[in-house]
Amino acid sequence: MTFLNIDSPEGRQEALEKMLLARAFEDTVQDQFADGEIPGFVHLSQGQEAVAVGTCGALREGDYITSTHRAHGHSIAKGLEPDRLLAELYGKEPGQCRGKGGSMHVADLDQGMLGAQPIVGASAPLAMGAGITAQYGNEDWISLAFIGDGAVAEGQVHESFNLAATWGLPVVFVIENNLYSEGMVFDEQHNIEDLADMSASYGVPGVVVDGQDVEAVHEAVSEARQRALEDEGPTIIEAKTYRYRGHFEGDQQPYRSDEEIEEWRDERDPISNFARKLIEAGELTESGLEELRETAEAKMADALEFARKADEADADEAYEDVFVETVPEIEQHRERLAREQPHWGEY
Ligand SMILES: Cc1ncc(C[n+]2csc(CCOP(=O)(O)OP(=O)(O)O)c2C)c(N)n1
Ligand SMILES: [Mg+2]
Repeated sequence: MTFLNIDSPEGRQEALEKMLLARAFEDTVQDQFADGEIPGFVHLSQGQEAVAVGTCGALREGDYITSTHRAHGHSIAKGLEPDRLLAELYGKEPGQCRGKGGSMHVADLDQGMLGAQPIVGASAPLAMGAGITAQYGNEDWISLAFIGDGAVAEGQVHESFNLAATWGLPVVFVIENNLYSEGMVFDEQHNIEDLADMSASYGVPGVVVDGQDVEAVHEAVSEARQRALEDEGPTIIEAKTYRYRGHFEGDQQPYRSDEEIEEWRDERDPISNFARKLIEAGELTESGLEELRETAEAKMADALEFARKADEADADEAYEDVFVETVPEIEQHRERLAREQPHWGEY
């Protein structure tokens, strides 16, 4: 369950707790990757927590998300547990995907997380396809794609916008504009200021939101979700945000200055600013905040112990869970098409 009633003090506190956990998770990954404990490649999203938590906190049980290569915050916000998520990054058997996926392939169908996507832009058609399922089955859930600003330059993202708009699918697209696509600066890649303006090409609403403000993101996604459920089709939301770490761990970042990073950290941090707001509103105390930080850190200490102690994924089982034989619904659909549209098989 990921829904957060952000209009209540409890919901706001939960939002803060989730953001702190997402931050603590990635700080841990950063440290353990630097120590050589985590194999492969990791992309961190410290600084972007309000987008993840505001978005997933506006979704209800049964809703699906699709994610990108920068998926840890989205996963935590959607309800995945940090211990199994971290074990997945360690390539361990009790990991989220039995240690076979790693950071960029995490999925958890029980939590409505359809998967991180290392192919830039692939989160869009996957969510669009889920939207077809929802519409076809007259379901009462929606799907939501997280998309990077760089991904918006990919053809498949536009095909997804177009089809979702034309067919009125119950999909929400959240563009996380963190100003960079690998080492490419936003205005070297796009000729417009607001990517949400692209929505005009598809005849759907485009919304720009401050991605450092968890309440603003929650509100924008809640409205878009409602539209989607009321058969009004997709919304394209652009959340303006910033990543503190490099594109990947180890990135030397010649494309931006330390001062720029510090400025965002000091002035626009989504966690510090939200905590300060809650303190000023009398909903939280300084010591209460410290306790929440300690709780998040303690959860991560447990998760780290779990991941370290867990068994390695078994190489002999590498090909298990990779392909499905068939999905009954697809077989039924094929049979129905063959009956109702006999010419189908000719193509
Ligand atoms: C189709 C495809 N092209 C290129 C890459 C290499 N690549 C990985 S991440 C990335 C940048 C993505 O930028 P953005 O969408 O803004 O996401 P961010 O990294 O900022 O979260 C690129 C070009 C890829 N993985 N897939
Ligand atoms: Mg980006």
